[in-house]
Amino acid sequence: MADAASSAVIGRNAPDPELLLDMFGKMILVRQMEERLGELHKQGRTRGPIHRCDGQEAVGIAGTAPLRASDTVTSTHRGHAHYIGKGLDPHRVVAEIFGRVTGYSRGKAGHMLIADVEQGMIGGNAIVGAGIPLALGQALAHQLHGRGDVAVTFFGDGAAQAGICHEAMNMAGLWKLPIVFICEHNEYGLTAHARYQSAVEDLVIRAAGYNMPGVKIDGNDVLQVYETVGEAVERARAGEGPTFIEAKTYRLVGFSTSDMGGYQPQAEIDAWRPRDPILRTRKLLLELTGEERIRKTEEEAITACDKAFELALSDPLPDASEADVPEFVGAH
Ligand SMILES: Cc1ncc(C[n+]2csc(CCOP(=O)(O)OP(=O)(O)O)c2C)c(N)n1
Repeated sequence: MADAASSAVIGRNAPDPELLLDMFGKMILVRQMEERLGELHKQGRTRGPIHRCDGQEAVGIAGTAPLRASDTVTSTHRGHAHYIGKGLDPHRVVAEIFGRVTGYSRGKAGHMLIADVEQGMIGGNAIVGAGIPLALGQALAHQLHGRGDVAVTFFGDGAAQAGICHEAMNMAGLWKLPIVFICEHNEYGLTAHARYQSAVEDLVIRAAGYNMPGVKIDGNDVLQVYETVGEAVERARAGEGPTFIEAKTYRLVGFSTSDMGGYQPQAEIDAWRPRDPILRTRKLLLELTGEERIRKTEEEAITACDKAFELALSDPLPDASEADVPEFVGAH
């Protein structure tokens, strides 16, 4: 349990050690899942390349932790941490990736398009930036329903350069919509560094132009992500409108498992490696809960991952007769 020293570390809106352990376990689960997907892609067993989020797990996991199921999330092509954070079942996520009937869309969507309406996961998206206006529409619906639900949209620094991002932020500011814009600034859009894509280094300054608060955070600090998103969600629930959060982070691996690499300088990768959010959360937990609880959480996450793959890979593929039957994502 938290002692006096740890409550100094943990501030308002911050998770208690149990929640921190939970987020730690989920980050490990995502890392494990993606490592295995990477291996299976090498063996030609996945349907296309996999976009891994190694090093970015804190944004997805802690950025969804303050949400309830009725809050909605739109994701990107790099969405595994958002799916797991939003409460999706790892078995059904893996099953979807391998095209099994037990997947969230009976195996017809694949890893970039996973959705589950019941958990408020509106979906990943292969079209860069396209999740942003979807979340805007959700936010308008939430405002009209008046139940205090909030829309959250995750997008990359590349997507932040798309016109639709600016249009959505303007409308959100204008109508004070309950939406949180979370930019995962991982420094690259495909192989191009952000300096070739943006006139400004810190995208957060744009928030002022849309009359919303903008907060720049260390996206590899699980507590900072949790607290900042928690506060933005509270603002949105209270009818105070949108927030733009720029989470500075870094992807430690290539754009996808098909990436030939070579464009991320080794010195840059080496500088970010010690800032890996899993290592940092582990260090923090060591003070709060001790090694034994950490080990148990790590083992549980690995077992959950083993189980997800074991079940998913022995699940059946859809029957050929279903080939031309449309499946609405997350509709069952
Ligand atoms: C509209 C559109 N344009 C281009 C692409 C090709 N594309 C896929 S991902 C990507 C880069 C995205 O960068 P960012 O938004 O920073 O996300 P990250 O991959 O860094 O997570 C591009 C250009 C696409 N899928 N959709």
